Amino acid sequence: MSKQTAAPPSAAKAEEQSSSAGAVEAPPEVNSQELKRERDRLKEKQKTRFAGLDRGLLIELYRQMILIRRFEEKSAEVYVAGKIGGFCHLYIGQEACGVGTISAIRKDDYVLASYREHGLALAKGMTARSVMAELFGKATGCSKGKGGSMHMFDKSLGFLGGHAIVGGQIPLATGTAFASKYQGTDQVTLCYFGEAAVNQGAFHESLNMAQLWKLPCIYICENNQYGMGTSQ
Ligand SMILES: Cc1ncc(C[n+]2csc(CCOP(=O)(O)OP(=O)(O)O)c2C)c(N)n1
Repeated sequence: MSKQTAAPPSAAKAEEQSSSAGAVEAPPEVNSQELKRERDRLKEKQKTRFAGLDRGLLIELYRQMILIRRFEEKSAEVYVAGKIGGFCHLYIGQEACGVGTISAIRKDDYVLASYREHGLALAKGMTARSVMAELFGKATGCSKGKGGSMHMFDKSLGFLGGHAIVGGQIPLATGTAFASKYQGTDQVTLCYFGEAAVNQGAFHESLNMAQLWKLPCIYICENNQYGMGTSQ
């Protein structure tokens, strides 16, 4: 049987297509009245959504998000000043995701994360002092200063890393969830990763096993839109 092959895309073809589309269109005019109405409508919607939530809880979640933002801004500042060795991946822009999800679990539940985990460690209850000391490589850091930015860890808080290998935490989180199910505890595991981790085979194997065995693991893909990663 003959095999049909599509012609590969070419620059000439793209050029032809774009010229046939005619001149570039002017951007649509902004209707400020319309925008204001839309903003007011969304604000009202938000108010109704928040109406059922406890004000104290909302303030606490906001406090945690601000703590993470300020912590990361300071981390960036001292990193640029050369006071932090190795890598330093910031959680800026992802605060709501970490704080919101972790606020829904218990203290004895587990969290496993990629190397972009400072904010998640703080949300799980680690003190800013122990996370910052870890960044500085001090013995008072949560991993005794031996792990640095990518290896925050605190067993007592159920924060099981901080993993430098892209996707490395995913099978570990699946295993933690398996252990909880096997031991009959009702703990849940939250597993955070960036979208590049979905290219790892272990991601597919883990999700497959988790679904087949109905493991108590929630896989959370976070999109780091700001490219907030720095390395020396
Ligand atoms: C197995 C493996 N391959 C490559 C790398 C190098 N590496 C470090 S960060 C990164 C990009 C990861 O992107 P993503 O998972 O989307 O997370 P983001 O940094 O965007 O939060 C890569 C490829 C690595 N750490 N591990």
